[in-house]
Amino acid sequence: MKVEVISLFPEFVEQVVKVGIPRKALDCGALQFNARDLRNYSDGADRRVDDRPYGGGPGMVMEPGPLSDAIAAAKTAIGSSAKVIAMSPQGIPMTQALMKALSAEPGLILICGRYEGLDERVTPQIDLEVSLGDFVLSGGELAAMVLVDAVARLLPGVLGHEGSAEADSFSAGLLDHPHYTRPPLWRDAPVPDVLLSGDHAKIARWRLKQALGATFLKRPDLIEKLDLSRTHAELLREFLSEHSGEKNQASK
Ligand code: 9D3
Repeated sequence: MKVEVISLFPEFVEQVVKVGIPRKALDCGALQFNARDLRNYSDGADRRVDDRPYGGGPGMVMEPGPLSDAIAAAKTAIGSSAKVIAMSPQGIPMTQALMKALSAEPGLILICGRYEGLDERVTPQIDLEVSLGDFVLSGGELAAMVLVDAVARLLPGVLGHEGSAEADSFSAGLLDHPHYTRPPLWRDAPVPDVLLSGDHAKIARWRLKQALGATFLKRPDLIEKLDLSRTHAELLREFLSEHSGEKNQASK
């Protein structure tokens, strides 16, 4: 996949592909990445790309000219079929389903806003608006970096078998189960016996039960969306009878 990010802070956005899985995606050729400096498309010698809002009010608006030229240049670089995505507080919230859909695209052009927002007249050039969630950021860069991180790890060949477990419909839509490593006894806290038993069917059942329980306690909204199978509902009941008195996060 080819990704272009258009930003006033390209050296900041580049950090996302310097470490971890996004870097590995670059190194193995699954990801091609470029951060494009919007200031290079300013019409003036002053390199300004913003101006005062018509109608008055606080803040500045991103001019349509430089943005439009930067999008055109990005399309020339990675192909005109690339999807143009504006990072925006008005966008649809990011979800794993969206990341999965975007990871199947041949190219993405991510636009990072600063100031109050983009001139409305560039919207015909935008395919999708995406948000990180209902809170206020100072610009779109961190949202674009989050998107690149989440998409890079879904690209074919980037993750080994550690990634395929996620596709497992068995645990889809649930929070993770608890994890333990050595030592088997640490500050009076033992590792649950079942994990040392070597009985892999029993371990899988325990992990699913813990995942269902954790999801019920910490994210009841996710459980409501799920429509649990009989086995899953039974495992959750079992978890709750073993953990009576524990409160969910919301009622703490
Ligand atoms: C006063 C109205 N504000 C809108 C909520 C103005 C405003 C705040 C923050 C306009 C732009 C911004 C900058 N934010 C982003 O560019 C942004 C963002 C965000 O603020 N929250 C969640 N996701 C995103 S993606 C891009």
